[in-house]
Amino acid sequence: MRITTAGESHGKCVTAILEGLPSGLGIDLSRLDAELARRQSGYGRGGRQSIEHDRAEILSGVRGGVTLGSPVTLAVMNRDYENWREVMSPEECDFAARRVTRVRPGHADLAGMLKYGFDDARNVLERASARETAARVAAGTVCRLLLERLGIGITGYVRGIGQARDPSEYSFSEIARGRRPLLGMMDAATEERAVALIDGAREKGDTLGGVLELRVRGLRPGFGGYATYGEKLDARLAAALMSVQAIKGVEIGLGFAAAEKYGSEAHDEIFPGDGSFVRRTNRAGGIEGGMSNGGELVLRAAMKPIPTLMRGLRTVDTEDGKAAVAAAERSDVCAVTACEVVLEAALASELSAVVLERLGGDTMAAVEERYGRLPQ
Ligand code: EPS
Repeated sequence: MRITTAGESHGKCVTAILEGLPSGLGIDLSRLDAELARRQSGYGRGGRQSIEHDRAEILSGVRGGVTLGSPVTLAVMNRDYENWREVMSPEECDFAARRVTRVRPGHADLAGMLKYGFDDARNVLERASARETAARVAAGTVCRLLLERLGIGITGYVRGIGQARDPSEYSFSEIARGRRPLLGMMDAATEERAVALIDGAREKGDTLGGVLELRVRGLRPGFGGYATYGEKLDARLAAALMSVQAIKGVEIGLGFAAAEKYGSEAHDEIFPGDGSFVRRTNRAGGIEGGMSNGGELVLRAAMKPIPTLMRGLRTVDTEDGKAAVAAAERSDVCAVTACEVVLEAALASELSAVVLERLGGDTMAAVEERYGRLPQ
């Protein structure tokens, strides 16, 4: 299965095409819309989210709510396009309007201009924008529906925003039940500190990043592979998370903390169970030797603060080569909550690809039957 997205932030829409989905998967659009709404949520979002009310539209590959096995096209329309038609129209448009040359440090602006030979960062930022993640959330939610049919569930929460960090550990069910709606955090006191930090950052025209944790429950052993590096599950999932805008770090299980431990503290000893194998710890985060080991997957990602700062960082105007203050029209102060939703979707997408590669299957019934025969 392959997924690609397309679309500009202020163009007509963002879209996703999913190729290689089996037939017979029921698509509940309300689930897609619920995830899209969650992506728009979170304290600290910018003005754009009050313009958009994201809804997924299915353009192909589904009949009567069920996949046909043909490519599924999803679209999320950009309401803001109406305000940008003259600047963004694929037909005639005004290239002189809304030019961006005071490139933002940390954004794709400058490297993208150099790469494609542009004299206007608008051509870069429209695609590099995290608006693209609306399409990824729609596609990832379709994949989540597929995984759910196999009994595989995904959840996650915001562990920290700036210096406000939650050191506690939570179970999958605690996260799924207890995530707080304002910021997607688990702990009220940490949330309160995070809100104060976001308010402070907004006042200063600054932005904040954070740390998110993701969990996968119900994935049977043996997905991924140890034989060649390209099939390693940890490598593939890390790449999927890293492919999301603003992600600068990914760790699995103990992650960086494992480097400070002795081997006796870093691994999960195996005990005999009732006809099975039991681990009392999950320091590996559910992946050993590049394969799922049947335990819960535990992944963490670090999101950098968004590079559009209202106060503007020092930069250079590409028009005249002189020192300048970076461009800013509007910005999210903090989008970590939205990012958590996007990462769940990215994880669902990559895991679905991994599962379908191993199990094949033209129909959902075949995929389910094959999954059901795997050791637990
Ligand atoms: C976003 C839409 C964008 C930004 C943000 C994410 O809308 P606009 O550019 O119209 O304000 O709010 O994108 C960025 C942070 C970025 O750097 O491009 C969205 O829908 O998620």
